[in-house]
Amino acid sequence: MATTRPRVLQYGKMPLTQLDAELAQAYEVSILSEQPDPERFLAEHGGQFEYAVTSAAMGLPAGVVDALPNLKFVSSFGVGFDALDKDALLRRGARVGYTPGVLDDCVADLAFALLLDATRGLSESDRFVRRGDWSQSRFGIRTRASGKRLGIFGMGRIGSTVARRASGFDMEVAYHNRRPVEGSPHQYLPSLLELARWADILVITAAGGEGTRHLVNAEVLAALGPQGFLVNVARGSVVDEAALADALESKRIAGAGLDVFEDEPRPLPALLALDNVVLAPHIASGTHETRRAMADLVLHNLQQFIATGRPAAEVPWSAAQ
Ligand code: 8YV
Repeated sequence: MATTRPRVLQYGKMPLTQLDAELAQAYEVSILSEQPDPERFLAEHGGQFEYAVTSAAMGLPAGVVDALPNLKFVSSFGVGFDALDKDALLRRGARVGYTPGVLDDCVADLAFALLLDATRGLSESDRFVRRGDWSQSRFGIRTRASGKRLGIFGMGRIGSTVARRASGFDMEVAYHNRRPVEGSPHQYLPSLLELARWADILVITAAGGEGTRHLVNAEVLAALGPQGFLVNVARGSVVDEAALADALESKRIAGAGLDVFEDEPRPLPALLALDNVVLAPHIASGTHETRRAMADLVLHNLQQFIATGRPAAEVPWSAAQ
Protein backbone atom coordinates (compact mmCIF):
# COMPACT_ATOMS: atom_id res chain seq x y z
CA MET A 1 0.00 0.00 0.00
CA ALA A 2 1.45 3.35 -0.99
CA THR A 3 2.06 5.73 1.89
CA THR A 4 1.06 9.38 1.94
CA ARG A 5 2.80 10.11 5.24
CA PRO A 6 5.60 12.67 4.99
CA ARG A 7 9.10 11.22 5.12
CA VAL A 8 11.19 12.22 8.13
CA LEU A 9 14.87 11.61 8.68
CA GLN A 10 15.47 11.02 12.38
CA TYR A 11 19.14 11.59 13.12
CA GLY A 12 19.23 9.13 16.04
CA LYS A 13 17.10 7.66 18.85
CA MET A 14 15.34 10.40 20.81
CA PRO A 15 15.81 11.03 24.57
CA LEU A 16 12.21 9.84 25.18
CA THR A 17 11.34 6.36 23.87
CA GLN A 18 7.66 7.21 23.34
CA LEU A 19 8.69 9.98 20.97
CA ASP A 20 10.42 7.47 18.68
CA ALA A 21 7.11 5.54 18.52
CA GLU A 22 4.98 8.66 18.07
CA LEU A 23 7.15 9.91 15.21
CA ALA A 24 7.04 6.49 13.55
CA GLN A 25 3.25 6.47 13.84
CA ALA A 26 2.71 9.87 12.26
CA TYR A 27 5.52 9.87 9.67
CA GLU A 28 7.48 7.60 7.40
CA VAL A 29 10.59 7.67 9.57
CA SER A 30 14.11 6.51 8.78
CA ILE A 31 16.53 6.59 11.70
CA LEU A 32 19.94 7.46 10.30
CA SER A 33 21.96 5.98 13.19
CA GLU A 34 20.17 2.63 12.69
CA GLN A 35 21.19 2.30 9.05
CA PRO A 36 23.95 -0.24 8.42
CA ASP A 37 25.86 2.34 6.39
CA PRO A 38 24.52 5.86 7.22
CA GLU A 39 26.73 7.62 4.66
CA ARG A 40 25.59 5.38 1.86
CA PHE A 41 21.98 5.70 3.03
CA LEU A 42 22.27 9.49 2.78
CA ALA A 43 23.91 9.31 -0.66
CA GLU A 44 21.14 7.06 -1.96
CA HIS A 45 18.08 8.50 -0.19
CA GLY A 46 19.04 11.99 1.08
CA GLY A 47 17.01 13.69 -1.67
CA GLN A 48 13.76 12.16 -0.37
CA PHE A 49 13.70 14.04 2.94
CA GLU A 50 12.20 17.47 3.48
CA TYR A 51 12.01 17.06 7.26
CA ALA A 52 14.51 15.99 9.90
CA VAL A 53 14.29 15.43 13.65
CA THR A 54 17.20 15.58 16.07
CA SER A 55 18.04 16.64 19.63
CA ALA A 56 20.15 19.36 21.22
CA ALA A 57 22.62 16.69 22.30
CA MET A 58 22.92 14.99 18.88
CA GLY A 59 22.79 18.19 16.86
CA LEU A 60 22.99 18.08 13.08
CA PRO A 61 26.40 18.30 11.37
CA ALA A 62 27.03 20.07 8.07
CA GLY A 63 27.79 16.71 6.40
CA VAL A 64 24.21 15.54 7.01
CA VAL A 65 22.58 18.86 6.06
CA ASP A 66 24.63 18.93 2.84
CA ALA A 67 23.41 15.41 2.01
CA LEU A 68 19.76 16.51 2.26
CA PRO A 69 19.28 18.78 -0.78
CA ASN A 70 15.52 19.15 -0.23
CA LEU A 71 15.62 19.74 3.52
CA LYS A 72 13.06 22.35 4.58
CA PHE A 73 12.70 21.90 8.32
CA VAL A 74 14.48 20.44 11.33
CA SER A 75 12.60 19.83 14.58
CA SER A 76 15.07 19.68 17.46
CA PHE A 77 14.44 18.28 20.94
CA GLY A 78 16.02 20.78 23.34
CA VAL A 79 16.50 24.48 23.95
CA GLY A 80 20.20 24.62 23.00
CA PHE A 81 20.99 24.77 19.29
CA ASP A 82 24.78 25.07 19.38
CA ALA A 83 25.23 21.54 17.97
CA LEU A 84 23.13 22.22 14.86
CA ASP A 85 25.28 23.53 12.04
CA LYS A 86 23.92 27.06 11.59
CA ASP A 87 25.87 27.89 8.42
CA ALA A 88 24.90 24.69 6.62
CA LEU A 89 21.24 25.10 7.60
CA LEU A 90 21.12 28.75 6.52
CA ARG A 91 22.84 27.84 3.23
CA ARG A 92 20.14 25.25 2.69
CA GLY A 93 17.40 27.74 3.66
CA ALA A 94 16.02 25.17 6.13
CA ARG A 95 14.06 26.37 9.16
CA VAL A 96 14.73 25.05 12.66
CA GLY A 97 12.28 24.46 15.51
CA TYR A 98 13.32 23.86 19.12
CA THR A 99 11.77 23.53 22.59
CA PRO A 100 12.27 26.69 24.68
CA GLY A 101 10.20 27.48 27.76
CA VAL A 102 9.07 24.00 28.74
CA LEU A 103 12.28 22.94 30.52
CA ASP A 104 13.06 26.07 32.55
CA ASP A 105 11.67 24.75 35.84
CA CYS A 106 13.46 21.42 35.78
CA VAL A 107 16.79 22.95 34.71
CA ALA A 108 16.50 25.57 37.48
CA ASP A 109 15.59 22.83 39.97
CA LEU A 110 18.72 20.90 39.04
CA ALA A 111 20.85 24.04 39.30
CA PHE A 112 19.64 24.34 42.89
CA ALA A 113 20.15 20.63 43.56
CA LEU A 114 23.79 20.97 42.40
CA LEU A 115 24.21 24.23 44.32
CA LEU A 116 22.98 22.67 47.57
CA ASP A 117 24.93 19.47 46.98
CA ALA A 118 28.18 21.33 46.28
CA THR A 119 27.87 23.71 49.25
CA ARG A 120 26.64 21.12 51.76
CA GLY A 121 28.65 18.15 50.49
CA LEU A 122 25.59 15.93 50.03
CA SER A 123 27.02 13.46 47.49
CA GLU A 124 30.24 13.30 49.44
CA SER A 125 28.29 12.64 52.65
CA ASP A 126 26.44 9.80 50.90
CA ARG A 127 29.77 8.19 50.00
CA PHE A 128 30.92 8.73 53.58
CA VAL A 129 27.91 6.88 55.05
CA ARG A 130 28.08 4.03 52.52
CA ARG A 131 31.79 3.49 53.18
CA GLY A 132 30.96 3.02 56.87
CA ASP A 133 33.11 6.02 57.85
CA TRP A 134 30.37 7.44 60.09
CA SER A 135 31.15 4.96 62.88
CA GLN A 136 34.80 6.13 62.85
CA SER A 137 34.57 9.88 62.38
CA ARG A 138 32.37 12.95 61.90
CA PHE A 139 31.53 14.39 58.51
CA GLY A 140 33.14 17.84 58.24
CA ILE A 141 30.99 20.94 58.49
CA ARG A 142 30.18 22.78 55.26
CA THR A 143 29.07 26.07 53.75
CA ARG A 144 25.62 27.61 54.23
CA ALA A 145 23.79 28.19 50.94
CA SER A 146 20.85 30.37 52.00
CA GLY A 147 21.51 34.08 52.30
CA LYS A 148 24.48 33.95 49.92
CA ARG A 149 25.21 36.08 46.85
CA LEU A 150 24.11 34.26 43.72
CA GLY A 151 25.68 35.38 40.43
CA ILE A 152 23.81 34.29 37.31
CA PHE A 153 25.68 34.27 34.00
CA GLY A 154 22.98 34.32 31.31
CA MET A 155 19.70 35.95 32.39
CA GLY A 156 17.40 34.28 29.87
CA ARG A 157 14.37 32.11 30.62
CA ILE A 158 16.36 29.60 32.66
CA GLY A 159 18.49 32.23 34.42
CA SER A 160 15.42 34.15 35.55
CA THR A 161 13.80 30.91 36.79
CA VAL A 162 16.96 30.25 38.84
CA ALA A 163 16.68 33.83 40.20
CA ARG A 164 13.08 33.17 41.32
CA ARG A 165 14.21 30.02 43.18
CA ALA A 166 16.94 32.12 44.85
CA SER A 167 14.41 34.40 46.54
CA GLY A 168 13.16 31.39 48.52
CA PHE A 169 16.70 30.95 49.82
CA ASP A 170 16.99 34.64 50.77
CA MET A 171 19.79 35.10 48.29
CA GLU A 172 20.90 38.36 46.77
CA VAL A 173 21.01 38.00 42.98
CA ALA A 174 23.15 39.80 40.40
CA TYR A 175 23.73 38.81 36.78
CA HIS A 176 25.80 39.30 33.70
CA ASN A 177 24.42 39.02 30.20
CA ARG A 178 25.36 40.38 26.77
CA ARG A 179 23.11 43.31 27.69
CA PRO A 180 20.95 44.27 30.71
CA VAL A 181 17.52 42.64 30.74
CA GLU A 182 14.78 45.25 30.65
CA GLY A 183 12.58 45.10 33.72
CA SER A 184 14.85 42.74 35.65
CA PRO A 185 14.75 43.49 39.37
CA HIS A 186 18.32 42.26 39.76
CA GLN A 187 21.61 44.10 39.69
CA TYR A 188 23.40 43.95 36.30
CA LEU A 189 27.18 43.66 36.37
CA PRO A 190 28.85 44.69 33.10
CA SER A 191 31.47 41.92 33.07
CA LEU A 192 31.65 38.27 33.98
CA LEU A 193 34.79 38.97 35.97
CA GLU A 194 32.97 41.51 38.14
CA LEU A 195 30.11 39.06 38.63
CA ALA A 196 32.54 36.32 39.71
CA ARG A 197 34.24 38.73 42.12
CA TRP A 198 30.87 39.70 43.60
CA ALA A 199 29.31 36.22 43.83
CA ASP A 200 29.60 33.48 46.44
CA ILE A 201 28.02 31.07 43.98
CA LEU A 202 28.19 31.50 40.20
CA VAL A 203 25.53 29.69 38.15
CA ILE A 204 25.97 29.38 34.40
CA THR A 205 22.77 29.49 32.35
CA ALA A 206 24.22 31.13 29.22
CA ALA A 207 23.84 29.60 25.74
CA GLY A 208 26.72 27.54 24.37
CA GLY A 209 28.52 28.08 21.07
CA GLU A 210 31.52 30.05 19.84
CA GLY A 211 30.33 33.32 21.45
CA THR A 212 30.62 31.94 24.99
CA ARG A 213 33.42 29.38 24.56
CA HIS A 214 35.73 29.22 27.62
CA LEU A 215 34.45 32.55 28.98
CA VAL A 216 34.66 30.97 32.44
CA ASN A 217 38.45 30.68 32.49
CA ALA A 218 41.21 30.60 35.11
CA GLU A 219 40.89 34.35 35.68
CA VAL A 220 37.14 34.19 36.32
CA LEU A 221 37.62 31.22 38.65
CA ALA A 222 40.33 33.11 40.55
CA ALA A 223 37.87 36.00 40.92
CA LEU A 224 35.24 33.62 42.32
CA GLY A 225 37.85 32.73 44.91
CA PRO A 226 38.59 30.03 47.51
CA GLN A 227 35.16 30.40 49.19
CA GLY A 228 33.31 30.40 45.85
CA PHE A 229 31.24 27.71 44.11
CA LEU A 230 30.50 27.19 40.41
CA VAL A 231 27.36 25.52 39.04
CA ASN A 232 26.99 24.76 35.32
CA VAL A 233 23.67 23.62 33.82
CA ALA A 234 24.26 25.29 30.44
CA ARG A 235 27.00 23.92 28.18
CA GLY A 236 30.39 22.47 29.06
CA SER A 237 31.97 24.63 26.36
CA VAL A 238 31.32 27.81 28.41
CA VAL A 239 33.90 26.64 30.99
CA ASP A 240 37.58 25.90 30.46
CA GLU A 241 37.27 22.46 32.06
CA ALA A 242 41.02 21.95 32.53
CA ALA A 243 41.26 25.30 34.34
CA LEU A 244 38.27 24.32 36.47
CA ALA A 245 39.78 20.95 37.45
CA ASP A 246 42.98 22.77 38.33
CA ALA A 247 41.16 25.39 40.44
CA LEU A 248 39.19 22.67 42.27
CA GLU A 249 42.23 20.53 42.91
CA SER A 250 44.31 23.41 44.28
CA LYS A 251 41.25 24.73 46.24
CA ARG A 252 41.39 28.06 44.39
CA ILE A 253 37.60 27.66 44.35
CA ALA A 254 35.68 25.76 47.05
CA GLY A 255 33.56 23.47 44.91
CA ALA A 256 31.43 22.93 41.84
CA GLY A 257 28.30 21.19 40.57
CA LEU A 258 28.33 20.23 36.90
CA ASP A 259 25.62 18.78 34.68
CA VAL A 260 27.46 19.51 31.44
CA PHE A 261 30.97 18.88 30.12
CA GLU A 262 33.16 19.92 27.24
CA ASP A 263 33.29 16.44 25.72
CA GLU A 264 30.17 14.51 26.73
CA PRO A 265 29.98 11.76 27.84
CA ARG A 266 33.63 12.04 28.89
CA PRO A 267 34.24 14.44 31.82
CA LEU A 268 37.89 15.32 32.19
CA PRO A 269 39.45 12.39 34.16
CA ALA A 270 41.00 14.89 36.64
CA LEU A 271 37.46 15.80 37.80
CA LEU A 272 36.56 12.19 38.63
CA ALA A 273 39.19 12.02 41.35
CA LEU A 274 37.99 15.15 43.19
CA ASP A 275 35.59 15.16 46.14
CA ASN A 276 34.72 18.87 45.89
CA VAL A 277 32.83 18.54 42.62
CA VAL A 278 29.42 16.96 42.03
CA LEU A 279 29.02 15.40 38.59
CA ALA A 280 25.71 14.73 36.84
CA PRO A 281 25.30 13.15 33.38
CA HIS A 282 23.44 16.03 31.60
CA ILE A 283 20.11 15.32 33.31
CA ALA A 284 18.73 18.81 33.97
CA SER A 285 15.73 18.39 31.65
CA GLY A 286 15.44 14.67 32.42
CA THR A 287 12.09 14.35 34.19
CA HIS A 288 8.98 12.58 32.88
CA GLU A 289 7.04 15.83 32.89
CA THR A 290 9.61 17.97 31.09
CA ARG A 291 10.72 15.39 28.54
CA ARG A 292 7.03 14.82 27.70
CA ALA A 293 6.49 18.56 27.20
CA MET A 294 9.62 18.74 25.03
CA ALA A 295 8.43 15.78 22.93
CA ASP A 296 5.02 17.42 22.47
CA LEU A 297 6.71 20.58 21.21
CA VAL A 298 8.95 18.60 18.81
CA LEU A 299 5.80 17.00 17.33
CA HIS A 300 3.86 20.28 17.34
CA ASN A 301 6.68 22.17 15.62
CA LEU A 302 6.81 19.55 12.88
CA GLN A 303 3.01 19.56 12.36
CA GLN A 304 2.89 23.35 12.35
CA PHE A 305 5.71 23.64 9.85
CA ILE A 306 4.09 21.14 7.50
CA ALA A 307 0.73 22.93 7.80
CA THR A 308 1.87 26.58 7.72
CA GLY A 309 5.56 26.79 6.76
CA ARG A 310 6.44 28.07 10.26
CA PRO A 311 7.04 26.09 13.49
CA ALA A 312 5.49 27.16 16.81
CA ALA A 313 8.94 27.83 18.31
CA GLU A 314 11.78 28.72 15.95
CA VAL A 315 15.45 29.34 16.78
CA PRO A 316 16.26 33.06 16.43
CA TRP A 317 18.71 32.83 13.49
CA SER A 318 16.25 30.62 11.63
CA ALA A 319 13.34 33.01 12.24
CA ALA A 320 15.50 35.90 10.96
CA GLN A 321 15.81 34.32 7.46
C1 8YV B 1 19.29 17.85 26.69
C2 8YV B 1 19.61 20.28 26.63
O1 8YV B 1 20.23 18.03 25.77
O2 8YV B 1 17.64 21.34 25.91
C3 8YV B 1 18.86 21.31 25.87
O3 8YV B 1 19.52 22.12 25.20
O4 8YV B 1 20.78 20.35 26.73
C4 8YV B 1 18.89 19.17 27.31
O5 8YV B 1 17.57 19.36 27.42
C5 8YV B 1 18.24 16.98 26.12
O6 8YV B 1 18.63 15.75 26.50
C6 8YV B 1 18.12 16.97 24.61
O7 8YV B 1 19.18 16.31 24.01
